[in-house]
Amino acid sequence: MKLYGALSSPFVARCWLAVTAKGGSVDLVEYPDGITSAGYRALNPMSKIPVLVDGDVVIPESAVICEYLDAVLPGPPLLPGAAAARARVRLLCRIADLYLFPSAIDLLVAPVGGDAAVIEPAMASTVAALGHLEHFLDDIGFAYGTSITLADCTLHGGVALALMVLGNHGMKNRFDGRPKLAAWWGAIRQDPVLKPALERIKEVVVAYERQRGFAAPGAQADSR
Ligand SMILES: N[C@@H](CCC(=O)N[C@@H](CS)C(=O)NCC(=O)O)C(=O)O
Repeated sequence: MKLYGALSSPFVARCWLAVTAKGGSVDLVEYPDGITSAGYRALNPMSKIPVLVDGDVVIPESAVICEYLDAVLPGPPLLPGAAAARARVRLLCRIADLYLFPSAIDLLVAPVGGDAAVIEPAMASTVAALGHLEHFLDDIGFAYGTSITLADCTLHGGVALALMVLGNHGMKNRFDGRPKLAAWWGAIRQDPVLKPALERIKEVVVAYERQRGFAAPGAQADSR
């Protein structure tokens, strides 16, 4: 299986974490001609990373890729079997996809000290999305239940991005009033299964931030 993309993308990292949690492997590569090329567009007309290619099967969109990986790879299930539990995991992923990622990405592309009419609503939406996660997170180390699920794989990149961009735009105490989120963030980064992959992701993200000229690469998303 080939996963096109780079770990600097939280959407690619999400898939990489799912593969790691399954104990599987994929070939993670950048598309040789770039994601705007005709060849890549034939795989994914949305022209975004990641794309998974498994023989004749071509799948864009990280949420869909993760569910496919969970279904085809051996290893522990990343979606619970019981309907209510499954719904909760999918809900956490959906909050990240619909609310957290879009507003955090708005903040990522907004220059620090730039247009308040753009930054203030994006800050408010990102903070609100963290609040939604706080409401639905479990408080026992994983996002839901007693083992890694797709929610942990999804939320890691979303929360890391949110912490970083909120910090860049001057927000301190990003965990105030969010004890479950703080506990999850502390615990998931120490998970023995995910830790080596998270360290690799961090190296790539820090290199990316350095290249983009961030003042303290890696520091914002790490700090509590
Ligand atoms: N909803 C998509 C989002 C993917 C996405 O936005 N990827 C970014 C990288 S983080 C991308 O490919 N951006 C290139 C572009 O927009 O031109 C998913 O979950 O896979």
